[in-house]
Amino acid sequence: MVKSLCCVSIISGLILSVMSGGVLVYNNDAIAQEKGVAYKEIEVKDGGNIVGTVKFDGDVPAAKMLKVDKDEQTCGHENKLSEELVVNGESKGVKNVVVSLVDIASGKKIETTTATLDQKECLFTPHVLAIPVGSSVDLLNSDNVMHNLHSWSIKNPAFNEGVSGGGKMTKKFDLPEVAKITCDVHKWMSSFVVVKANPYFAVTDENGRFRIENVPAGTYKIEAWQEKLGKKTSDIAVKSKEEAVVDFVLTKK
Ligand SMILES: [Cu+2]
Repeated sequence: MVKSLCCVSIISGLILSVMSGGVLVYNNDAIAQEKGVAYKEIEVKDGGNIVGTVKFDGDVPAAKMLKVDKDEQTCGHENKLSEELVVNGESKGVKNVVVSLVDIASGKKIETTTATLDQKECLFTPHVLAIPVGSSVDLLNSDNVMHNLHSWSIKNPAFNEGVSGGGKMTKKFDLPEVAKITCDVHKWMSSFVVVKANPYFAVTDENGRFRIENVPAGTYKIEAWQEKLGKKTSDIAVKSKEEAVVDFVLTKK
């Protein structure tokens, strides 16, 4: 009985979808947005720039240490500094925050790229890598020990493969998401590949600074994401040929 009810509901759902053009269009839009193709590329003339900083509010936390307990001849005999939250003691700038426009429907061309994520001295470099949809990542092993590449992707195809010393594999990311990448051989190793649906994003430097260029004039939502501090959103008005400033302050959750 339960089974037949379930089938009836699936079939009626299908009929409804076919009957209702609106439902189908909505579905297509949802798929398009998920694939990052809802973004329309246009020629941007006289766009503006967005600049700013991401700062930490509160006492600068002591950097966490990562316990190195394997392959010490390559990975080193000392524990390593964690990059999960890097705050500059003087400027209070937060490094490796991904700042991006989240609701921009059209703008400059998405320049797809082949970025590099290296495993070197048993750490991922860079710790946070941001790329636009359709880009690839060369995942390298610059060490002389076996590493593993474990992607915790939900939208892009997940992978979990060993990579021997000096080895490389290339993976493409077609859907926007934040994908954590770990090495299961060395439990302390982790990084993030952040895949964005449009080209308007940047990763903050060691002083928490960022710059996003050639944005069409308009009002947008801008978001800052940090792996331990979470997300913060702000509104930003961009004027033609001008520089709009937005500063984020993140606090410990
Ligand atoms: Cu490893």
